[in-house]
Amino acid sequence: MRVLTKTAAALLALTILLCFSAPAGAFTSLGKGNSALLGGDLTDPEDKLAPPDKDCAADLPEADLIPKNATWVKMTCWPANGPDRPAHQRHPYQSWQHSPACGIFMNKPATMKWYVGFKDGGYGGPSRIAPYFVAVQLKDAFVLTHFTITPSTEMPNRDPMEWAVQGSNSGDEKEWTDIYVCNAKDRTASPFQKDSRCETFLFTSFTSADMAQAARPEDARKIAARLNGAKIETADFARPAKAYTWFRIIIYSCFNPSTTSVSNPAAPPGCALSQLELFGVGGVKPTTAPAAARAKDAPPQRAGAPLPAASIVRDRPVAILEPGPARKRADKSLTIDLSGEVRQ
Ligand SMILES: [Ca+2]
Repeated sequence: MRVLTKTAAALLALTILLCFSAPAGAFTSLGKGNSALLGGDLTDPEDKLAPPDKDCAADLPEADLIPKNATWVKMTCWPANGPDRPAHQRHPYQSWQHSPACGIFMNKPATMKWYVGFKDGGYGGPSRIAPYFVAVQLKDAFVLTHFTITPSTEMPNRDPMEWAVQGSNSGDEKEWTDIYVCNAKDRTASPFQKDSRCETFLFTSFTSADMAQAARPEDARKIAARLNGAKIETADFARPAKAYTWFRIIIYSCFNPSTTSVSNPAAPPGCALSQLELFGVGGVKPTTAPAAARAKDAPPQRAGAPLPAASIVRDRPVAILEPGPARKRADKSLTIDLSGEVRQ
């Protein structure tokens, strides 16, 4: 009896140890470097994306800097510096550091990334009020089945800490739905460890047991080959009930805290991400008009009439508050009164 109790206690201790030492999620490492990517994802189904001919560091319009062979409809990002600001990152294809937002789709995590310096054009870093994001609109609607994400090759403190992958059918700021959320407050709950430089992590809505039913056959074959006999035991997120045409990665914080001060000019605080691969199965394209069109069709508001609640909540106050830095915006209390007037 005593032996049994001891055995039970040992098993319990082992179980507790395993619970606390296991990674926070069931995500799977696919290895490091460009070859670790799965390829053939929704933003570049044939892996044909190539950099534009013109220099992406120049302050040129989107049409001049969009990657060659891009198949998406539209890409948006934040930060995106307005015309009154220096061209640190004017739009998703431009970056004074040759690290534009679209870099996360270019299939080369070992040499390309999205980088935003918190001080130079980054409005002091991401926050819940003014998160960073890269959003892409696809021609068709997809139910996201899995994705991969790859941190950058250097400076681990620039890794996203709190982030999410979201879907939308309008791209409107108020119409995004969480698909996967990482609410890490430190490294223990994050896939990104200090030594996981350029390491690609796979997040799935399926296990190996139901992969063949959930994922496209070509994707399932690729994953099975890469797992080399290993099994996905747990799904990382619930497969969305809806198909979306828009997807984005949104970043609320990085491991280096948001700030505008730079103590080491050789390594200024910032946000960096090397790659995101999105995979899904075709779904029904919704026929609902985007929010902007719906708003246009709505009856005009009477002067002094209360704004609908949805207009007041967390919109990215880009147009209202430029050129004031986002940091200031977060520190000040911003109110929109019922006549629609903005006061700081
Ligand atoms: Ca890709």
